[in-house]
Formats: sequence, C-alpha cells, structure tokens
Amino acid sequence: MSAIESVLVENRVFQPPESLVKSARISGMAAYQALCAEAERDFEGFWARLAREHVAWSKPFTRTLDESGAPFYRWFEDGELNASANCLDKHMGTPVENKTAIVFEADDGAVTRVTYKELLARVSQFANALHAQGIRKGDRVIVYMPMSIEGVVAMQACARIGATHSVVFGGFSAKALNERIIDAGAVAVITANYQMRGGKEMALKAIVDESIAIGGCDTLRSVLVYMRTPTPCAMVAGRDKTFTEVLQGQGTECPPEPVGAEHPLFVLYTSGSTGKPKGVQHSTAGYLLWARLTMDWTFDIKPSDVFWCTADIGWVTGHTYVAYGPLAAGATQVVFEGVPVYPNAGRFWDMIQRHKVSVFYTAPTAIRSLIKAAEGDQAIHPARYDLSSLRILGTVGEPINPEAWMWYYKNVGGERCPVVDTWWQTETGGHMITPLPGATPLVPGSCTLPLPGIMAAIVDEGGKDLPNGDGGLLVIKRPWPAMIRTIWGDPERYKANYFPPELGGKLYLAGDAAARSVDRGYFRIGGRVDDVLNVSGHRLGTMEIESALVSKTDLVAEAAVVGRPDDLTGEAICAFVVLKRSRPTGEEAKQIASQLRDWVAKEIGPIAKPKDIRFGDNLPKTRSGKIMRRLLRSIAKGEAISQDTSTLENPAILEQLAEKV
Ligand code: 6R9
Repeated sequence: MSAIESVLVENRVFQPPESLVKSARISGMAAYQALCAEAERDFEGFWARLAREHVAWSKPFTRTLDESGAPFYRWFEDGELNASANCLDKHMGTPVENKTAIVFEADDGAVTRVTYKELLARVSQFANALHAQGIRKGDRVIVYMPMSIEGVVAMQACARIGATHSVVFGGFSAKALNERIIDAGAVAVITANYQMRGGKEMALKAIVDESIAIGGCDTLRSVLVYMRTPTPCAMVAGRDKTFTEVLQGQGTECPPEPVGAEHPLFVLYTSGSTGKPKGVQHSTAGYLLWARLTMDWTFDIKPSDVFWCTADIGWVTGHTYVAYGPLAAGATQVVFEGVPVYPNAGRFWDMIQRHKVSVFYTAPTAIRSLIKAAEGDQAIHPARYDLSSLRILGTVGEPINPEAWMWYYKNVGGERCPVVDTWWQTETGGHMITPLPGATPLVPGSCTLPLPGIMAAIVDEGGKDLPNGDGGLLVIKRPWPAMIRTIWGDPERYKANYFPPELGGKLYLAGDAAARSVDRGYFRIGGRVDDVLNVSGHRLGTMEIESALVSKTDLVAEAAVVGRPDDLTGEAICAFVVLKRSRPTGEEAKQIASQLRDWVAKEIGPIAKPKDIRFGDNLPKTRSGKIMRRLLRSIAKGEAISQDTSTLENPAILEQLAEKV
C-alpha cells in the first residue's frame, strides 16, 4: 500500500486536549469554520481585517488586493511599514521590552540571552554599520552565517534599512554561493570566520573567498565577518571587515526605514525542476502578516511560551519561524547552533528540559534519527528527560510517516501535546495546511485542513477538481498575502512554473501530489510530482545534481539522478553514471564513486552527495532519446521491472545499473 493509501484508511484520531481547546486562540472546530466562512464570504475584507489587526503600519493601506497583473498579485500595496519595527520597536514600552527574545545555545552548550530591548539595540547598531558601508534600501545582501544571534541580527538589520537579504545555508558550497551572489546582484556578504557543528570548527569565510575567486561577483563591494571563534581567517584589505570594526563608533539607535508593502523583504534560493536554483522573492507586508498570524493560529503562542524551531536560518522555516514570526509575536525563543546528536542523541530532549520549551517544531528526519537513537544498547530515550513543559509539537519539511508521528506524540509529547504537521513551502511564506492545536482532531500522517483564507484543492492534470479519495495535484485556488511574488529576475519562469497554462493559468501549482480523505476531507501529501527531491527535508533538484556530475568533464559522460525511499532521510539520492572511460567495477568503482561524491559536495554542498552511485555503459533511453527515469526509479528501489523495456537498445545495461557499487 502506498503512503497516500495507508493514510486514507488511517483510523486513529486524537482529539485536542480539553484544556487547550478552552484556552486556544482558535478554540474548537466551530471557531475554525467561522474564520473559513468569513474568508469565503468576504475574501478581501477578511485579509484586510487581519492585516490591520496584526501588522503595525507606518502608513495604512487603502487597497487590499490588486489582481490586475495576475498571477503577479499585489497586496496592501499603498501601505508602508518596516518588518524590523514590527518585530522589535513594536514591543518597546510594553511588558515584552525586558522579556528574553532569544536564548542562544552554542554547540558547546554555552547559553547567551538577549532581551527585546537589547536585540533592538543590536539590530539598530548593525543597521547603522550596514549604512556606513554604503548599503541602501533595495540593495541585496547575502547572509552566509551559522545559527546565531548575529545571524538573526543581520537579517533584521537588512530589513531595518530596507535592504533585501538572501540567506544562503552554511552547508552550501563556494560554487553554489557564487551563483547566488551573481544572480541576486549582491553588494555585500555577511558571514562568519567559522561555524561550530558537533564539536568541529568549519570554515565559512574561506568558502566566501573561494566563491568570490570563481569570478563574476561584480556587484560585490564588502564582506563583513563575525568572528565566531578565535581562529583567524584571511582578510582582503579594503573589502573585508570584522563585525567589531564595522560596529565601532556606531550608535544603538536607527530609525526603521519605511518601505512599501510589496518591497522585497528577502529572496531565498530553492531548487526547482530545472538546473538553476530559483530566487523566491517575498514581499514585506503579506509575508510578515502570515509569519505573525500563524504563530497565533498554528502554535497558539502565548506570552509564557518558550518556542523552539530547530530549523536553520538558511531555510524558509528558519526565516518565518526563527527570524521573523517569534519576534513579531513577542515570544521567547531558543536558537540552537549545533546538531541534534552532539554530544549525544539526547541533545534536543536535554535542551527542552533545561530551557522549559513549551512549543517545539522540528523535521520528521530529525524525529526518525532520534527514534533510531532511542533503540538499541546505547539508547537515549526521551523518557529519561523531563519534557513536561511541552504543550504543542510541530513538524515540517516532508511527509511524516504515521509510525514516526505516533512515536513523537507518545514519547515526546506524552500523549498530551497535539502534533501540528504543517505543510508549506519556501514559496508559500508560512503554514498553509495544518491542524490547529486547540481545534483539529488529529490523524497521524495527515496535515489535515487548510488555514482560514487558504483555498487548497486537489485537481487532475487538466485543472479539474477531484473528489475526496482521489489522488491528484495540490493547488491553491486564490492568492494569499504571503505568497511568492516572483522568481528574482525571471518573471516568465514564475508564471510558467507556478501558474501553468495546462491548469488554466490561475491555480497555484504546489508541485506536490496529494489526496483528501473520504471521511474528513483531510489532506495527505504524497511527495513531489516534479524532479525535486526531498532529502532530510532539504529540497534538491535532480537536474542540479546531474549538472554537477556532468560538469566533471574529465570523467563523466552522462548522468541521471532519481530519488528512492529511505527510512531515515525520507528520500535518498541515487545517481546513474556513464563514464567517459570503460565501466568500472569492484574497488575501482568504489573509488570513483567516492570521488564523484566529493565533487558534488564541492559543486553544491554535502547535502547533495548521492547515497548510491551506479555505473553503466549507457543509460536506458526511449527511441526518441529520453532517459527512462521511471525505469531508473524502479531500479533504484530494487524493484522488479514492470515497464516495457523492448525499445531499449542494450537491455544488458539494466543489470549493470542494478548492481550496487
Ligand atoms: C517549509 C518547507 C517544500 C516541500 C513541499 C513538500 C515538502 C513540507 C511538508 C511536506 C509533507 C509536510 N513538505 N512540509 N510534505 N508534509 N508537512 O519545507 O519548504 O524547503 O520549500 O520544501 O517540502 O514536498 O513541496 P521547502
């Protein structure tokens, strides 16, 4: 039975705890339905009301939604605001002012705290420093930083002066960074000398140097370096400056720059079905509204909560639920530098216990690895820790299998805490389909129902609505404020990718397969329908990895990359490679495979390393020369081949490709 089918017949249902239903922001299903009905009745009025209630405007908007340039939608367009003011200044003079904004725990366990007032001073001072470097409203700034207070400060400081940040995950390679600097036309890179992960010091600044040395970064003027560790790093005179140098003499007050509602707050690169990563451009007002609102709706955030989202700021989850949402909500949040298994697999549980975390948000892949760690001889089980502070659990990034869901619910949440399985994407800005902790009856493995105002549906390949029970394409029928605005520098690709003419050009195509259950209409996500892989919750394009492989021109003639299911990482990368020389076997094959893995790590980043590499004299192709990917997917899974292979020129290659290196 496929994952989709198994959840459509999943009959375990968990009601939200009574106490939570009573106290939650959205209390009970009737309250949820009332909000949905309000959005149905008066779509624009609904969003206008929320935008007035939850965003601090320096100039109020008068128009809610402009659809005249659809699918380039404009929300609250004549309004003005500043995102950083909405996260920091807004709390001054309220009890939040002296509240802890961030509890930062370093890799080695050292804890640093900042209050909202202190954070405002640090962001303002850094904003002044950016200004002194000549960085202005509208400029793009790359942030290539470890998880840190400084990383959040860098993002907030960009927002404060109206510069558009583009955060690049610290695990990406020099080549990937180079492409992003060029595509964004960035004027500055904010980075650190090193990052600490699992007790190891890993270079960041050296990778920045390497990426600039590749060439083409013509717009880049300065590199600002946070000295995370005492180890020195190379500095280029005139271009590179430490944080200490640029902060020197800068005041701790900086008036927030008002920007238009549609001003690009950030561009975040993500993988698509073609080789080149796309810069997903987000607005200021619509994005911020959703970051703020979903903190209330999905996480029921209260003044007494300690919130912890484990995502890195290099991913969208770390944007919305680390850098913006929790601060806009005035919450206390934990920011963690390290990895879940260092010094041991009890790190998350230990941190929840010590910091009294009440709302915990992580990825299924982390849960699965910690399930594994809870079994066996050296087992570290969450039962060893006091997790009684928890009240709400969340997951994001990939489908969670019902078994992992049950384990999380029982062993981490003690059967007291609703698990909100939040489906969303870099492009959606924030949660889209998710249970509400004080309302929605939970079904393991299902992200349940769309948030109010989000018109999610399942359609067939012609854009026609499908009945519950039928699997199809997940689409969103109406625009929403936090949606992607365009692909940076490539509006045509935005249109073609997300509003394909085959579906009528008006439906937002998510790129995921999904089905709704017959009984409740609950959504279950089946995974990507395009050439995008989801490895440990990280999005990677098969084309990107193929391009990286074939760019090793001295060795590789041709490559095809597919995903296969993996118990731990969700999906694993499987590469089929034809070399320019004869097909290697035995030790030699192993050695070349490891060389290719290192090459991919250098081209994209370690997260893109293929787990399996198989060599063939050729790849299976149709008569018209198309690589038979479906066939390769079956081979990768180790399945018996059911497809018609009669058109294959050389059927013997199937045996070669089935052979593990
Ligand atoms: C937020 C984020 C988006 C893709 C998305 C889907 C998968 C995310 C999920 C989920 C099933 C969930 N995905 N959340 N699948 N259930 N709760 O992860 O953004 O990195 O852009 O990935 O992740 O396939 O299309 P992003």
